[in-house]
Amino acid sequence: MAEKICVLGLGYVGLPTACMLAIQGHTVIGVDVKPDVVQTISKGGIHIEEAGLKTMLQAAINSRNLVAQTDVEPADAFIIAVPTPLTPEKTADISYVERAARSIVPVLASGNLVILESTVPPGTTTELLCRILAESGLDPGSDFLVAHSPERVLPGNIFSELVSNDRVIGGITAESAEAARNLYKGFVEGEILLTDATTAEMVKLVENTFRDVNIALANELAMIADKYNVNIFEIIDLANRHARVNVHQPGPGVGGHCIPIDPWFIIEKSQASDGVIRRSREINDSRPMHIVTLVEKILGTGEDTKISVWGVAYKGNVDDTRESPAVHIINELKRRDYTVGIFDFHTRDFEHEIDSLERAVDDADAILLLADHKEFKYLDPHVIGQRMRRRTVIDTRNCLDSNKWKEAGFEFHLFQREM
Ligand code: SAJ
Repeated sequence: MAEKICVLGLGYVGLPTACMLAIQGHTVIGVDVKPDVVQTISKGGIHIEEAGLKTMLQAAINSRNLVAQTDVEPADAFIIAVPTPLTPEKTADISYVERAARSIVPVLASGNLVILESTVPPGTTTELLCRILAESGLDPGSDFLVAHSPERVLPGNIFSELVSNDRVIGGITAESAEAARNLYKGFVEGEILLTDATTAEMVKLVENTFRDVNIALANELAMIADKYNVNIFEIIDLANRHARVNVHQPGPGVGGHCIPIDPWFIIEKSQASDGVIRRSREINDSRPMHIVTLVEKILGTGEDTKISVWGVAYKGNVDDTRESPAVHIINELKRRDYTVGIFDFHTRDFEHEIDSLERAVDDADAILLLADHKEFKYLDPHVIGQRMRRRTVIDTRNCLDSNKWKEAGFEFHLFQREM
């Protein structure tokens, strides 16, 4: 049955979800506090890069089922998909969730469903969200329904994952979970798994914590492999041939808005200061400095040395630079007096100027590859080499074909190891 749904927060998760619901035939009010975002979306434009998003948005707007605005209005259901950043004290900043919840209070009506999709520390739905919504005078769980349904989509692949991923829904009551299932089942082809709200919150955090701890293992193994002068990527590839082994990839650090953040949410209220989750965070956070040390070892100190940084997004094939290790690496390289040219195939919006590829490599002493955008693989090392002063590549992602670059006269490093 078509319903009226207010989606609060039109970012990487809220906007694709709003489009999906509109295309399904629901009347969707997309709400964002930023007037410029609302304006762009209303004209069918997008403010973030995501495969297929523009087409989906235009389809949603053409269906006349989606409007974007800055104010919340009465609806049957509300979906909160706002950011939950990390504070400097490494705790969850839930002020956006609070603000979104408060904006629902004046329009909340009996029988409504409120779904929180934002990633939050365990207990947030039943404690904070319900407490704020109860300011309406209505009783959560009996007068209206509340559920947590964590988003689990992979940036760069959001539309296919919105549909195909299994979805965990935690209700504050069984009826709340059921109501949320009815809403999502219009487009979710994966299995919908019902549980309670706090379990659902923790499931989401566990998924990303697993990944962070596994990447920390890969990063620690990379340091060990460097000591033995063996190729860690080959080692992991061979180890992963074992049916029950799945070691992740080492890299320049862990970025994005989830993996470096969620482990902090899960340990926020626990006392374990020496636990594996915290230690993994520390290992992954130390990677950018490790890469800078490596650069210095390979190229010598900063003065008169130009480094061409390739890829500033937090991972390959996206434009997103949130928590990107490239930010720390570039800042530190500049602090150490290196000249830094920056090029990225996807990112336009960055705190340092992004050069053209030519400008970024002109007279450079080395290429430092930080994000494995697929386009890098197709560049011709001969053409690039001609513009450079010294032919060195430091590939932190195992992205480039070392033989091709070596044939073009490049000294090629996978982390410290010279190939
Ligand atoms: N990274 C490595 N080595 C790896 C894998 C990743 O260094 O083996 C780095 C990446 O380069 C990147 C960071 O980790 O800097 C995170 O990238 P990612 O692709 O692992 O994760 P996200 O943040 O793009 O998306 C994750 C996904 N979670 C899981 O795969 C468990 C996604 O499904 C979640 O929806 C998303 O977090 C989220 O919103 O929580």
